[in-house]
Amino acid sequence: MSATPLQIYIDGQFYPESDAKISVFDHGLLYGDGVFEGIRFYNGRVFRLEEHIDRLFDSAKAIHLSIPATREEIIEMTLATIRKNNLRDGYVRLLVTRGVGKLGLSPYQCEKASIVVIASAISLYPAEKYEKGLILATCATRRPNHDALSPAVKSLNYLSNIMAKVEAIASGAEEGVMLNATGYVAECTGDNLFTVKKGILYTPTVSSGSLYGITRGVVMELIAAAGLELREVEMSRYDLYTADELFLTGTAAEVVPVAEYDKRIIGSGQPGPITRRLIADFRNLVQTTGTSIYE
Ligand code: PXG
Repeated sequence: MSATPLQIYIDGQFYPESDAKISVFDHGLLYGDGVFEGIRFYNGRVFRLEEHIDRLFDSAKAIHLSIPATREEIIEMTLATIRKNNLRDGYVRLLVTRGVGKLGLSPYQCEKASIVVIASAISLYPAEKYEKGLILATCATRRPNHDALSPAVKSLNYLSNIMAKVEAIASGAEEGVMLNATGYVAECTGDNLFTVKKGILYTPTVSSGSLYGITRGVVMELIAAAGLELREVEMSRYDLYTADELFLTGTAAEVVPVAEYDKRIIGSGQPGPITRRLIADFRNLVQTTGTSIYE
């Protein structure tokens, strides 16, 4: 808890964090039945807000969840929550749960979905990680296959990602690489990934089992703007081991270099020139674009 209690938005009202509560009969808790977004704001502007809201609605549609608000209303709730907490830089966790229902799986028992918005400061990877790079390890826990829950849905059920994170930490790594059922690389537990090989960038296709990462999309734009070539392909661990550069993208991590993967040193072991360039371009973009919070 922070020194000044945060004000949390729940279904039309603000509550101090100690009173911000959801029913034990909410299917978000009982079944992980709901969707969420993690959004950043920088320098008084929310980065790619509309893209996050679009993805939230897409996730909700995929799980047959009706969000009881329009896109514009959700945008206003998000901005109002940041304003209420007087923040200029930080992180928004926006969630829509299936709502209060009966014990029993059927979502049709839940009358109305609940909307929660939390805005807070964010704890980041230490600055030295952006200089030295992260250590990654492959996890045994696979990304769910498309014939189970679509891995593109940003749902409230993150257990496979959490199990993978536990494995990564247990093996002394900081992030874990998750494979899909066929053994190709999908993504990390909370980030997408890219490699550079002989000056060309590569990233796994979304159908390999990743999220449509918003930061992934932004980095694709930065790659195009820099006049570089990007290929979306199926990628194996071999492709990562032998890359000249490897980096991760995500709302929390931003663009972060990788120094080591499964005990293989990546490239020179130092962040490479293309990774450095994309980190700089990304930092410039987040500071200078986005939806104004206070004007
Ligand atoms: N893959 C997964 C599985 C994720 O959860 C990403 C990729 C990157 O997507 P974006 O749209 O952020 O570029 C994510 C995002 C958290 C947290 O609190 C997690 C994410 C984002 C922000 C915060 O752990 N995951």
